[in-house]
Amino acid sequence: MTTTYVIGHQAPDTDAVCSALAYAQLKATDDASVTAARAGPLNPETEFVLEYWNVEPPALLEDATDERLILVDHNEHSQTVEGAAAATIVELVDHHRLGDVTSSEPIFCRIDPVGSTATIIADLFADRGVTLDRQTAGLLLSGLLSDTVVLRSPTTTERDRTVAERLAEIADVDTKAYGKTLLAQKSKLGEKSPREMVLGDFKEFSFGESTLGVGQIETVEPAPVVEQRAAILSAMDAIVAERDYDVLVLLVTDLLEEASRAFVAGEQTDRVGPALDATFTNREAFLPGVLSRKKQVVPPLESAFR
Ligand SMILES: [Mn+2]
Repeated sequence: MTTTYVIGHQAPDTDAVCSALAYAQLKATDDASVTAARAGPLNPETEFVLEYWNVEPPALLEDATDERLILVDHNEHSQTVEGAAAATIVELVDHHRLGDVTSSEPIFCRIDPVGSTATIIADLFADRGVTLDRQTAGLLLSGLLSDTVVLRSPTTTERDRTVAERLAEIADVDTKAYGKTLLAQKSKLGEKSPREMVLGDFKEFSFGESTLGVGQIETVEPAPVVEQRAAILSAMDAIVAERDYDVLVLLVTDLLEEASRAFVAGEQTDRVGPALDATFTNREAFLPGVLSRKKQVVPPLESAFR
């Protein structure tokens, strides 16, 4: 039997990993060949979540060449697992902009503009009449709360709130208290080097002729990050040189203040300020009210660079 891997994006976050685990479980109810996978190392928040819910992490898929894939939480090739261009995409469940992934045959494809992929997958369980167990509800709630910054991100919809309530009830947790714990985990930078901080939650985009990298550090305590500003900027310069990016933007998002600082690197950084309606001084700008890379940063960058 050929294995089908349910897999999220590179630099996987909690939504990508938990959505893959939950959707693999839903699919496996009638197709035993489906299993969850991940495209990279787990971040500390996701490690905490898997330990909390006592779930084994999905296996690391290093090369997807000739494999069958169900993509969750992404749909553009710049973010897929290595080898995905030579894989067969058999399904897609996501909440990002429509990207460039294509299929050779008609496939089940579900993209909804909601706060997390976990939200959509929780609804797919309901649609298909499959009961969520406590663990899986806990995983999906974690993905939902992580992506929506505990329902505070501007990406949050009414549907996210309704689904979160339902999941919290099944998982038997208090959303506020559990959300607070998650935010603290998200903020844990531990022994991370500046380079690891930049690449920990990182996405690559191709807009027109330009290739951009946009990283985000979400934290309740930005001071330790900002104090390492010089080292972070030189790590960004090194990444730009290695990967030939036109621009690299790093968002340092203060989850409590609901604002971000943006750092820039690359040859075309002068296009970033006007795009984000911000003034950069010494490669840094303050972005009040900006929490969401997907909704508040990527679309204006795309318009500016396309
Ligand atoms: Mn997501």
